[in-house]
Formats: sequence, structure tokens, C-alpha cells
Amino acid sequence: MIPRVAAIVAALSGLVPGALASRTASCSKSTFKSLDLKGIKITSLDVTPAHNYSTSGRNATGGAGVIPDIPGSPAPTVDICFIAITYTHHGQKDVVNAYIGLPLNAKDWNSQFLMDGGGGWYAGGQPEVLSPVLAGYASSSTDGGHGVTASTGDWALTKKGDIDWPTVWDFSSVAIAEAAILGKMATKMYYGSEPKYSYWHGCSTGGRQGHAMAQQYPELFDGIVGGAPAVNWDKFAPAGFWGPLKAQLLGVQPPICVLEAFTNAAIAACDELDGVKDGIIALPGQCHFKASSLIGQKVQCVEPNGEITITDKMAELVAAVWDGPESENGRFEWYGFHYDSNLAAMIGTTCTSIDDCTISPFFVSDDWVKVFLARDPSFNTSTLTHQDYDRLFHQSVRQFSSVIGTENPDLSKMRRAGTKMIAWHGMQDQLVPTNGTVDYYNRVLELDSCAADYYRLFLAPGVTHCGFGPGFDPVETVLGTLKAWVENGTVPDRLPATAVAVAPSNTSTTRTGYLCPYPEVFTYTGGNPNEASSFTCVK
Ligand SMILES: *[C@@H]1O[C@H](CO)[C@@H](O)[C@H](O)[C@H]1NC(C)=O
Ligand SMILES: *[C@@H]1O[C@H](CO)[C@@H](O)[C@H](O)[C@H]1NC(C)=O
Ligand SMILES: *[C@@H]1O[C@H](CO)[C@@H](O)[C@H](O)[C@H]1NC(C)=O
Ligand SMILES: *[C@@H]1O[C@H](CO)[C@@H](O)[C@H](O)[C@H]1NC(C)=O
Ligand SMILES: *[C@@H]1O[C@H](CO)[C@@H](O)[C@H](O)[C@H]1NC(C)=O
Ligand SMILES: *[C@@H]1O[C@H](CO)[C@@H](O)[C@H](O)[C@H]1NC(C)=O
Ligand SMILES: [Ca+2]
Repeated sequence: MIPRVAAIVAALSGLVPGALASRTASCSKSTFKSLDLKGIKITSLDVTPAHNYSTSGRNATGGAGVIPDIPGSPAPTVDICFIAITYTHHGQKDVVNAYIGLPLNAKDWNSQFLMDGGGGWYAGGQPEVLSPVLAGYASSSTDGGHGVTASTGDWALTKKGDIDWPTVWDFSSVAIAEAAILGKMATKMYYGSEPKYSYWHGCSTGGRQGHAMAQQYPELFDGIVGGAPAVNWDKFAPAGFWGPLKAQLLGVQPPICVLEAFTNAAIAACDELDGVKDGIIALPGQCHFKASSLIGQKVQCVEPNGEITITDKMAELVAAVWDGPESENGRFEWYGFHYDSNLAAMIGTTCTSIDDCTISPFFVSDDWVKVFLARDPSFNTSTLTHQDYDRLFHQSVRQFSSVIGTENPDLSKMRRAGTKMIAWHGMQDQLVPTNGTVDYYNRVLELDSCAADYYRLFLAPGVTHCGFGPGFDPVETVLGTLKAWVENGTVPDRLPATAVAVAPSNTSTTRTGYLCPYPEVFTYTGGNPNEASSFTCVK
């Protein structure tokens, strides 16, 4: 909606269409003194105008980089109004920092609002507002109640060693929604009009945050991008410790060259089942590669140097990571990883020699088991039995699913709010199992068979966590596709993505493909694999 008066002002002052505000209030404390929310107590408010502010830090952390750096050239600068708010919740001892960034000059504001999400334990911070502001949006972010350098042991536990629930809630959803509300309020105070459209854009933790907004606060956003969403957190976080546990139970910690031998053999066996030899297993359901087929094979390693023979225990370990965790008596606990994903993310080792290696677990899962489940940052995980693991897994679901699971399939509030969401997930994701997102989407469809009217999931063959890999990567196109859906009603029946070209028929180093809305499957139909027209979506 274009507020009538603002539209007339814009027309009279000869501004380009869409630039609604003609002038701003001053970028000073007095403009924002009435910023406040029910339930919070603001302890400090800083407002700073900055000219020619370098955006070089904008993709240093979780920010998905709405505008990527051009390597070799200096980072562009922005004129920006920074607002930093520190607050606590009544009756709690939490400390939350919210960051707001507004294009300093009204002419630079595109009349929209965009938040960029975090990654890992990082909820966000001041750098996350820079990309959006550079692109013309008003923006905000939050530290989610803990500093970027704070260890989980410090922020997630009270001094007595209990879970610090208010801070965990801040990280999980509360502070995210508050940053959105404060950011949108500040936008109105500064430019005199509400943002015309508001968006969320994030991957991994940022994808989970987007889904948390969709489930709980959909009215705050018109559109949400949730890439490789770390939803089902209560399950995928302990599941990420399955590999290290299994290695310890089997007494085997193979060097990375052995893991690569398994991955390469699986790709060699299954790559062409989808019709194209491109290092991508696009149809994993057709791949029945057995890790045990490598037992006895010799692997030449460079770092550490030497030859190593693959054992049955190594094969059992790799099969376990591919299959995902199951309980001691064989019950499914969570999904594993696809054959063409990088095994080193879960069971990578550092070695002093070819037969003396130590696994470095995925840090989120390691923290999860020690701090959130055992509630002891120095907990010694090397004594865990399979039964202990099952117990911790169940504890995780019981205590955390409603807090940070972000897996409520009831999106009826979002449907009523008119919000649209696009999720996408790389099929070579090595950190968050792709099929957990498929599981969530299926549960949404079970509740509402028409959910595709407002929420679509695109699986991206050959793409690793949040981008990269040989494959069909939609990072650069997904926000634009979402915006076209929200603003123009262009329903995303396809999502453009780029992949590494296949020699020798290529004329460029990249190729384009159009990803399919799940449950449709991206399928090769014949012809030049570098042409998008050689693929289609099969229902
Ligand atoms: C910002 O940079 C522009 C272009 O380089 C320059 O004209 C302007 O004076 C600078 N403004 C400030 C406040 O430094
Ligand atoms: C930002 O992203 C670019 C690629 O878009 C990359 O070359 C650069 O290293 C990144 N900067 C940081 C600080 O991560
Ligand atoms: C994920 O689900 C698909 C479809 O059910 C299946 O073909 C594939 O093997 C699963 N992958 C993993 C790693 O569980
Ligand atoms: C953890 O426990 C194992 C087995 O009891 C022991 O060998 C190891 O030294 C312990 N590690 C630490 C850091 O205490
Ligand atoms: C909406 O459609 C118009 C006309 O085709 C186009 O110029 C504009 O970029 C589209 N907006 C978005 C967000 O895609
Ligand atoms: C074709 O693809 C190969 C492999 O991806 C690449 O090395 C080569 O540079 C590409 N050729 C052209 C002409 O871009
Ligand atoms: Ca292939």
C-alpha cells in the first residue's frame, strides 16, 4: 500500500516512483526516544550518523550477503543512521543488544525493510545491517542475548549450572522478533512511513530464525527466505554427535583421505544414475552404494603421508553417518547425510600420523551435548555409551523442541497473515541433514495440502551448506524470486540456480538450472547437460 499523502509528496518532489519518503527526521537520539516495547526495559540507546561508512565487515559472519564483495576492489561505503539498543526483559537478568541501520538519506531508502540472519550460535549483530542498507533497505539485527565471542557455556548456563532459559529463548526467537519490531518502528520514526514490504533473508541459523518468524510472528514479514534451515534443532543438534559417538564406540578415527575415498567411490558408483556425470548425485534414492564394498582397499594419503587399508570398522562408521543415528535397539532417531556430502564435517580428524588421528566434532553438536544436555562445559564425551546417547537424545527433544526446535508445522497464522516463504536446502549439505527439512515440509503439507500457496521448498542437488559445491546453487536468486512472489504475485514454480559446467560441451564455466518446488524432482531429460532445457520438474 502506498500511503496517499506520501505518494503525493513523492510525486510533487519528483522522486523516482517507490521512493516514498522525501526527507528524514534527524539521526539523533531525540527522534528515537519513544522506541519501546511491552515487557522490555531499555538500558541504553545510541544513535550515530555515519558518512561513507565502509561495508567491508558485512559478510564476515552469518549475513548471507545480499550484495557480495567484488574481490580485489574496495568495499563500497554507505551513509547510514546507526541505532544501538541495549535492553533486558522485566524480571529477567538477560541483556539483549539490538542493532538498527537506516539509509541516512531518504533518497537512498527503497521504502522496504530487510533483515539478514545469523549462523551457528551467532544470532546476528551490527554487520548484518550493512548489506541491506547498501542495497537500500532499512534493517535491524540482534545479538540474541549473547555476544559473538561468548562461549555457549557462558551464555546458556546460569552461574549455578542450570539452563539460562530467558537467554535461550532470546536466541531462539524472542529477540529476533523484537529486533524486527524495533527496526520497523525506527524506520517509521525516521522516514515518516512504514516500510512498504518487510523481508527476512537467512541461511542455517538464519534459516531457522526465518522459520521461527513464520511459525510465531508471521505478521512481521511479507516474505521470508529460509535457506538450509537449522529447524528440528532439538534433533539435528544431537544427531550431529552420532558420527563421533560411533567412532568412539568402534574405536576408529580414520584420516580424512579415507573419508574422501568413501565419498569418491559413492559418487563414482551413483553419479550417472541421474543421467549426467557431474559429481552430483541428484537422485539419491536410486543409489544403493555400500560402504562395506571398500573393505580391504588401500588408500594412498598425502596428509598425513602413507598408505592405509580400509577396515570393516571404518566402513561401519561411514555407513552410520550416511544412515543417521538410531537407538541401541535400532529405532530411527534422525536423518543422515547424502553420499556426495563432505563426511569430514561430522567425523573429520586431525592427525599426527596416518594411524594417530583425533575427531573434531561439529562444534554446534559438541556444545549441544556438553552444555545444553549434560550442562557441564567440560563434560567428557569419550565415556558416553550408546544408551547414554539415546537418553541425551530424548532429553533434547523433551526439553528443547518447543523452545528451539522450530518445527511446528502449523503455519495457519502465516497463511492468514498473507506472508510467503521460500525454503531451500542443498542436497550436499554436510551440517544440517537435507531430509530433516523435507520431513518438516511434509508435516506442513499433512496439515495443509495447499501450503504451496504460501510456502515452497526447493532442493538443490550438488549444493553444500548454504551454497557452494558443484551445484545448482540458488543463493543469488532466491531473494529476488521471493520478492517477485510477494510484490508481483509471480508464483515461484521454478528457482533459478547455477552449477559448474560439464565439459566438453560447455561454452561457459557455469550452467543454469531451474530447481523444482518439492515434491517435484529436478530431472535430466536428455540433451546437452549445460542447457537448462535439458532438465525438467517431474511430479
Ligand atoms: C563521502 O565521500 C564522497 C565521495 O567520495 C565525498 O564527496 C564526501 O565529501 C564524503 N563525505 C564525508 C562526510 O566524508
Ligand atoms: C565476503 O565475500 C566475498 C565473496 O563474495 C569473499 O571473497 C570475501 O572473502 C568475504 N569476506 C569476508 C570477510 O568473509
Ligand atoms: C532422503 O529422502 C529421499 C526420499 O525419501 C531418499 O531417497 C534419500 O535416500 C534420503 N537421504 C538420506 C540421506 O536419508
Ligand atoms: C576422558 O575420559 C577418558 C576415558 O575415561 C580419558 O582417557 C580421558 O583422559 C578423559 N579426558 C579428559 C579431558 O579428561
Ligand atoms: C514486478 O514486475 C515489474 C514489471 O515486470 C518489474 O519491473 C519488477 O522488477 C517486479 N518486481 C519484483 C520484486 O520482481
Ligand atoms: C567448461 O567446464 C570445465 C569444467 O567445469 C571448465 O574447466 C572449463 O573452463 C569450461 N570451459 C569454458 C569454455 O568455459
Ligand atoms: Ca550426476
